[in-house]
Amino acid sequence: MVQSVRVAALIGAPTDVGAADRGASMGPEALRVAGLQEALAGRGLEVLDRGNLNGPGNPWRPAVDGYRHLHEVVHWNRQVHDAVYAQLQASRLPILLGGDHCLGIGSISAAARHCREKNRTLRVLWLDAHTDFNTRELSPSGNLHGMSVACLCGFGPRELVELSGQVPAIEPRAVRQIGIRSVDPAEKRFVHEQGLNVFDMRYIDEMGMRRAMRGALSGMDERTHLHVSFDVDFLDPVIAPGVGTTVPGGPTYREAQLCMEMIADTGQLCSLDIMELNPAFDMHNRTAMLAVDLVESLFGKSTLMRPVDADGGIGAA
Ligand code: B3U
Ligand code: MN
Ligand code: MN
Repeated sequence: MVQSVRVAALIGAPTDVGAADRGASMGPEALRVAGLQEALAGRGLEVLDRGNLNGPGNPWRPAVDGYRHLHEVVHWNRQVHDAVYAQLQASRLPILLGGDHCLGIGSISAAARHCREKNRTLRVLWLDAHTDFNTRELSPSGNLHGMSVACLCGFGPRELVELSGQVPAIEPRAVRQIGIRSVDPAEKRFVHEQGLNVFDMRYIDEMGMRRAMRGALSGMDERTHLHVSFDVDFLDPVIAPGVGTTVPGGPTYREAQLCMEMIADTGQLCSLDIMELNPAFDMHNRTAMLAVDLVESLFGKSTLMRPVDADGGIGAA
């Protein structure tokens, strides 16, 4: 059993340079206002708030050679990579407060670098309405937040693909995607071609969140570093309106709670991204508070004790 890391480090990345809408730059502050630090402390963690990273503003320009704001996205991702890596090296659990989801490239590249050095196996859970598996040839928008997973798997601009010090940073088989319900046509072909593991909403509808999570968490062992990249648009927009790109038909409150609880039960969460929260679309910080509520479950908060069922307990993999 990997010794669980008890010190969490919050890293704010206030930018929306990779997104389709402005406003995710306000995400870190909204999460703080919603009580993230206090909630984590309530779960028994020591919490260090490292403040916010700095980087260029959003120039709001059209795509150039298939990418919007590539220069700015690279700058922010380098900052994120270095900050997340430093916390992992210090044996802390980094929590990246986005910011748009292009920053998952920096965060997961740091986790990949750390795992390589420590001889750990990286497992990435990508909770999202979108696969974020576009390339400049496939993307309808040029927005880099829709290309993060492809970049991590080696398909994208050199500056982003090389961030972890090795290309690709991760293999597609290291990733499990959950909650997917919006994939562009060409992106879909590429997802199949690369053999990405996707538990989409149809799978969740037919088999249930429990089966999806058991699949997503299967095959891990004590050397697994579990990274959760939580795009808040994973959640159904009825409960989580505060994101730029809402897609109907996402996980309900209960399904999302179960998802988080089953991750907590593994005891192997080592790094986390909370991304795409957009206070400009939110109501009374409701979505930020929901994200904090779910993060409490991710760190082991449960209603009562865990019931034991016929096949050996809810948490059994
Ligand atoms: N797939 C579309 C839309 C999108 C991806 N990620 C988000 N939106 N948040 C794209 O632009 O690549
Ligand atoms: Mn995303
Ligand atoms: Mn998304």
